[in-house]
Amino acid sequence: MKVVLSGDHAAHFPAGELYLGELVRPFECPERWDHIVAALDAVGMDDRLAPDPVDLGRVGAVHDGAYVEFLRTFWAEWTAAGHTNDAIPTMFPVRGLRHDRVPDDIDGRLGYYALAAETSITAGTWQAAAAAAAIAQTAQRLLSDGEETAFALCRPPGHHASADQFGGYCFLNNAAIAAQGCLVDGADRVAVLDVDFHHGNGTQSIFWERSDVLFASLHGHPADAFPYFSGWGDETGSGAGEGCTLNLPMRPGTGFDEWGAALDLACDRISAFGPDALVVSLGVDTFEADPISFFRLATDDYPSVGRRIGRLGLPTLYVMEGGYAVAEIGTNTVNVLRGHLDG
Ligand code: SP5
Ligand code: ZN
Repeated sequence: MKVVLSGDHAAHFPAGELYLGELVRPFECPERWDHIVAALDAVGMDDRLAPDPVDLGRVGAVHDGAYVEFLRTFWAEWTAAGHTNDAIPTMFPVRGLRHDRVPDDIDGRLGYYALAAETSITAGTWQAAAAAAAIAQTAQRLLSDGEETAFALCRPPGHHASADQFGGYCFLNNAAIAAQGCLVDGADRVAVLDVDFHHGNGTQSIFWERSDVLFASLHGHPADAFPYFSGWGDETGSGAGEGCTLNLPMRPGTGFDEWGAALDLACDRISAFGPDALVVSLGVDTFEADPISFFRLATDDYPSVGRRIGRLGLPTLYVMEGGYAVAEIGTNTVNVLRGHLDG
């Protein structure tokens, strides 16, 4: 399996994450990437390549142009306004307020384009986010050119980012960019399987009305877990996309028996959809020792996850999402990939 990766990820590491009333060291930290690379090394997965430059035209197929421009120019505008600290959004267009006017003030625009306050923006955020999107695009082209599998080692992750909102540690939706790329490069239908602990609200919203993309997600129930305001089982898509979204929320303490049965259900639905390619939003924050999540998967469960996905027999692109038990993130991630390859 080819692995696409870039050292540019390290440019994104804000000073703090707003967490339970204080600023803490961000859970989404650069060492996550180091541990994944070390685990790939340990099993000899050394077929690696750097991404081609990001294709912003294709990013624009899933993201709002003004939003991408906001991300690209944010740090220059923020510092030009005299700010030296990382940026944290604090005011949002919530219920009862207007969504149809974008503020001029950079702090106002920060809130307009945010979905949560835990995701800070720092000097290198755009460099890293653009590189992650480029990684997804390069890995997608490998798949479209005939590779059976590829691993896009993206950081920052992407599945919470909608067409015009960042948050949940995500800025550009790497998996959605890849899925859309598959369609542009010849696929008739693509499935996105999101196994990150959190609901992929961004990916869901991007493809909500689309009949050519099936979005299936296993995640912590929104009654209990971030992002709280999407991911219920009755969200099934709308318009042409009615029935092309499948949400399987699960409650605190869910272990591999129940989670694996949900994975079987999602895989059955993917088979029935008949896609030409599969994009997996691969988060391993389902792990029992994850510091911000509440499922109970064990390291030894992850090979079966990859085996089950591999049995679909589809060209498959794994896109890295979350996972915050840093010491185990590499082994857990590579266990999925190896499970897929070993069948
Ligand atoms: C890509 C990804 O995994 N993003 C996750 C973003 C989660 N950010 C908010 C975390 C808030 C956790 N709250 C835990 C409360 C414990 N009682
Ligand atoms: Zn997650």
